[in-house]
Amino acid sequence: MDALKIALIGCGMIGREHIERIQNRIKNASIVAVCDVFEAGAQKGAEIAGGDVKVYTDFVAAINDPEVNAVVVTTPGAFHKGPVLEAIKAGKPVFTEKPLTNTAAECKEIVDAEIAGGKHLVQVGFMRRYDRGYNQVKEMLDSGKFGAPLVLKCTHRADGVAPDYTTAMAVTDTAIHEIDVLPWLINDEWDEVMCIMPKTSSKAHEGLKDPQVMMLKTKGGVVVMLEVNVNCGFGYDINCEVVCENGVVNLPCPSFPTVRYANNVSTKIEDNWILRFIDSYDVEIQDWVDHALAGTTGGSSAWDGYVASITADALVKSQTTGVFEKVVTGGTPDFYKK
Ligand code: ISE
Repeated sequence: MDALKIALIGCGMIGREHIERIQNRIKNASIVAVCDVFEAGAQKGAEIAGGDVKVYTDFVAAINDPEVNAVVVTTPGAFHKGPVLEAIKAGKPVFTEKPLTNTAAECKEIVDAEIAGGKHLVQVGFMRRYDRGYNQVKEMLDSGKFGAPLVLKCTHRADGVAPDYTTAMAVTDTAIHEIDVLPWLINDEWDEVMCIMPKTSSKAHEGLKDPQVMMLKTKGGVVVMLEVNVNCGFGYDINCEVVCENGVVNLPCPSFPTVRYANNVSTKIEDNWILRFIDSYDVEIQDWVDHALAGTTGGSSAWDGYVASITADALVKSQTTGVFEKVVTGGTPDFYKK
């Protein structure tokens, strides 16, 4: 195989982003089929893709199209399992957006199917592992110069959320990024996690608890404090301060000019996550293509996706119990050991 011929399943917002990205910026890959349960959605996807892309409303047919040799899944998380399992069954490499699925039980089915097939086919779209800033921080920490990381202070703030965003989604949709990227950043594993509910913002819609404060402890004893605050109203604001034995390393902010004007010094904050991580998505998808062509996977594996979901389940449980909940993975299977 010298180029990926991709069926993209799910033509919503992130699906359309990836169609545009793959057709215009990614080497050795093109979209040959698009699929969405809503035909109008699939047609829109085909329009963005251009050319004579095939249009499907049934993901089984799209994935098994003989011209297709790879799959991208961009449906909502609750609908990832079906197409990912179908791609594994067809023996085709599959990139699925995060989370791998919404529950650990469903992730386990995917992990079991991939192990049974004996081939690494699944990559999960945790794009922060490809972000320049996180990689710069990781390189500094890995150099050993700053000593061991001890405490991480993180914020995950968003301008606002849709009315169907739930209290659990603060974990499963939002904090899931920190859940995946932070153990990778500091070479550690989660041990126990807890969620505390501060006073709810008057800007949160009916029934939503926001902000939330999450405390996550690693097996190595590092403590992470994470503020998830999705109605902050001032932009998309991701911060990560790593307090080490000999120094403190901060994740760089997106670079905008600092402006002096009208008795103020100010710097813009990014509007949303698509813009904040746009470069990371490009690097991530190209890396998936390169790995798939070489018969391997990069980034987060199905196992990483499973572990993230186990951790998320524990945090969601803690949203009601209010105490630390253990993260029990049962240990990495040999198949996923690097
Ligand atoms: C999205 O995937 C993100 O990347 C954002 O960081 C997060 O705030 C949002 O909830 C997710 O859907």
